Parts: sequence; C-alpha cells; structure tokens
Amino acid sequence: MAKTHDIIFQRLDEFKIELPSWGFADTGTRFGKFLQTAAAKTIDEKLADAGQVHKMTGACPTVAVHTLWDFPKGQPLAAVLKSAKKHGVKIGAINPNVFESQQYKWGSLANRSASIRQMAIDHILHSVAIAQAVGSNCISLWFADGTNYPGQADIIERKRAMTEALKAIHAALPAGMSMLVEYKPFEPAFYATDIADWGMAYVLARAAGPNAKVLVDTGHHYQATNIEQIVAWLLDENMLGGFHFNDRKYADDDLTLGSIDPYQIFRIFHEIENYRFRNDAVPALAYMVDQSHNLKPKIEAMIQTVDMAQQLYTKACLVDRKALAMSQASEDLVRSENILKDAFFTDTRPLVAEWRKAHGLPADPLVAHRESGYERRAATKRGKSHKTDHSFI
Ligand code: PSV
Ligand code: MN
Repeated sequence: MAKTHDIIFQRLDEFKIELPSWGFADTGTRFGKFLQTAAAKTIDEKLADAGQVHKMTGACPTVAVHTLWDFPKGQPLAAVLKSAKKHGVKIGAINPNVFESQQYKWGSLANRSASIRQMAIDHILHSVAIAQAVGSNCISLWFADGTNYPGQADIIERKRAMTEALKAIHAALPAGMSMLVEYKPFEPAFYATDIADWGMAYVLARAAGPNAKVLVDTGHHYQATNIEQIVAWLLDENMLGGFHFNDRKYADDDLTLGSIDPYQIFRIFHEIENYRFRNDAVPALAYMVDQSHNLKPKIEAMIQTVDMAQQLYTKACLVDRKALAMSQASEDLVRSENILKDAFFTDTRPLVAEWRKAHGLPADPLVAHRESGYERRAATKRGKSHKTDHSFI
C-alpha cells in the first residue's frame, strides 16, 4: 500500500492541467450571454483568475491562450509575460483563430482561394512567433472549415488544400514546438466538416510531420463514439498529443468535466495508465481544459474541474493491472469489469487531499477559494473598471 501511495503521489505531481484563458471570460450560447460581474475581460484578469486556480490546486501552472482574443494588435508581449509572472503562471498552448474573420466564410486552410489560405497560414505563423516570444512550445489548431450542403464544394480538393497548408506550417515550426490538430464532427459546418474525426486528424497530422499530433476534445464526438478506444489507438500509434477536457450531455456543450459522465473520463485515464503499464512510460500529453461556463462562477467551475480530473485520474491509477491482465487472460469478464469498477468506486478524495496537504495546498480548494474572498474582490474591481450594466443581475 505504501508503494501504491508513493506512486500515486508521483503521478499527481506529474499530472498538470492547462487552463483556457477563454474559460474565465463571459461566454454564452448563440442566444446570448449572461454576464458575470467578476468575469475576466483583459488578458491580465484571465491570467489572474487562472493564477487563483493554480494557487488553490497546485496543478495548473500554464494557461492556453487564443491569439485574437488575448493578443489583439498592439498588445505588448512583454506585458503579458509580466502579468503571467505576477500571477504565478506561464503561457501554454497558443490557439490561432482562423474562424472569425469575414474572409473565412468559405473556410481558412481549405478555402478555394489561395490568398485566403495564405492569410490563414500567415496568422498561424504569427501565432507560432507569439509562442516563441512567450516561451510556449505548442500551437493548438482547430478549424471551423467545412461545408453546409452536399455539392457545395469538392471534398477531395479541400482535403488536399488542408494537407498542403498543414505541411507548410509544420515546415516552419521551430525545433521543439509541437502542433496539435483538433477534430470536431459538426458546428459550425453542418454537412461536411473538413477535420470531422480522429481518422482525418490522424491522416493530416501524419502528413504534416513528426511534431504534429492529434488533439482529442472530449466534447467533439457523437454520442455512441468510444472515446477511450480512440485514445488507446492514438497512444499506440504515438499520435496522441493531448486533450481538451469538458463534458457534455448532447454535443459540444462545454460542461464541467465529469458533471455528466465521470466514468467516461475515468475510462480515458484507464487507457492512458494501461499504456503505461504495457510500455513503462506515457508520451508527453497536453492535458488542457476547454470549457465555457455560462452559468457557474468561472473560477469555481475551473476548480471543480481540476479536482474532478485529479479524483478520476487517481482512480485510474488504482486499477489493479496485474489482476486485470490475469482475469482478461482467463476470459473472466465479470471480474475484469469489476476490477475497473472497484477502482472507479474507490473514494479518492482522502488520498488527493493528503497529496495537497503534503504540498502545502488547501485540502479542499473550492472551500479555500470561497473563503479567500477572491470572487467578491474581483467583482467589485471589475464591476467598476468595465462599466458593464449589471443592474439586472
Ligand atoms: C471549438 O469548438 C473548440 O473546441 C476549439 O478548441 C476552440 O479553440 C475552442 O473550442 C474555443 O472556441
Ligand atoms: Mn476544443
């Protein structure tokens, strides 16, 4: 048991979760936004909020940023670095944005216009330059490219355009920088998304070059898809780059991790730990959160997410893998399934709390955050400085 305890502490030490800057800002649905007085607007406020989550959990030293939302023209990079330092975090994955400009109505890298494709490539290379300047080694790519109607465009032509552009971007990556390719079955495209599933992302990443890997956003699958099987296959192909964690009931709902189906996330972690059991190591994976909290207070939702990820990851580390291998070899399905369930139903809260105490962290980060008064102070300060009309709240 002492050995298991030590291993779990070591795994938790290594288990770092990157927070998204956009998860601290006001977001909504296509029907509108409900504003929160304490929501972050500036990059400094987003980094401050992420810093608060890191302070409470000790598990989130980096923050993913979106090029257009966080680095508007004229934004001095030195100021961002200074602000990150002040709040005790570092800049993580840089997310180029090639889906908001009017020019991208018919796509970005898969657009039939060579000049628009080049505009998108230039923006991504600009994001690579930002990554270098802020000390990040990862660019994370998601494309809204796709078509809404059969016959609208030539699917093969778009696939080839996407392939060529990704190759060109990969060729321009500095040494040590990785490029993640994310997929999503639909939205905003409603007929044929150009990178709709892990197979397409895999083919494109493979063609692009060795530093390109697939990013699995847990919300980007159809209901019945076996996500953990995709994870296991990508790991075994050395093509898994990382995750965008969130949960969903229907589609890309961006709900907090494990709020709907914690067993799903456990099964993903189980496959990662199974890979470690077989290979003695797991490649570096970027564990990132991609959630937008429309109704919950944003920092609380983020702390809840990190706590849930640690609980579920610890459960996966508790799976008795030797016993599982034996029961699998004897085709004992009932025992095999129960070995997973035993781990899943183990209450890992005391163990994670112990790990926190050992690191001088609050045993319950959510309680500590509530007691810190951070949210109230942020609301007071930001309510004044942003002059948003919150009279209806
Ligand atoms: C798209 O739905 C996505 O999952 C991509 O990762 C974006 O970068 C992110 O959401 C924020 O829009
Ligand atoms: Mn995502």
